[in-house]
Amino acid sequence: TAKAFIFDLDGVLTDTAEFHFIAWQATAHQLGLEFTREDNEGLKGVDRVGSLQLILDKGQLSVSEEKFEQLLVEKNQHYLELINDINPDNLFPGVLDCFAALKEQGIKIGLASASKNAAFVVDKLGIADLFDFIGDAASVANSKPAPDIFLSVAQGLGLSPEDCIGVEDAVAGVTAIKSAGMYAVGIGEKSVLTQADIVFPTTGEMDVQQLLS
Ligand code: G16
Ligand code: MG
Repeated sequence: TAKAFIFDLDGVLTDTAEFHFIAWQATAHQLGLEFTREDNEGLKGVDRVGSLQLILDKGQLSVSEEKFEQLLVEKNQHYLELINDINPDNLFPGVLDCFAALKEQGIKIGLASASKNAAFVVDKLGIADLFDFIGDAASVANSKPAPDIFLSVAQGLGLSPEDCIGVEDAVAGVTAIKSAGMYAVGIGEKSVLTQADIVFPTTGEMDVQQLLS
């Protein structure tokens, strides 16, 4: 049976996607581009540089390297302002119960987020101390769908990938988990997360006992 659960952050433990949406929309509008909620769906799990590139590609726009960097910095400043007020109420329902159930059974808990702001966010959510290891998106070479972040967290936990269960809401994230050689739990729709070994509609509905048996 598994020795650790490794969680994605946005879309699994909390909904930071809404704040990314507001900030990326402001960036797009500044460039004279449209940016819809549907466009935002395509950025879930994609890292910061990749997200801006997708927005520019869709608008068939290219900017200088300096401008690209400046847009990234501005977007992040805006995002940080937006998430400044998040608190434990922003945790998805059932997350604390799930963590408690895992701890009770001696299962380790890791975080594998693509966000460079992940440590700040889990601190705001009041759950930082519950993790045995928090991955650092800035220190891995390749972002999701590459397995790097999940492998680095397994290593940080002192476990081999086969002993870990990954939990993800994004297609790129599920691919990352499977490429890492882990069992993949999808959060969302079965028809979308086709590579997942099992899918639950929400994190709160995830059946920990079933997954551990
Ligand atoms: C999250 C979001 C992505 C976001 C990425 C990078 O990933 O899903 O939309 O682009 O983080 O965020 P930042 O700009 O804060 O570094 P995850 O892996 O937590 O779902
Ligand atoms: Mg996610």
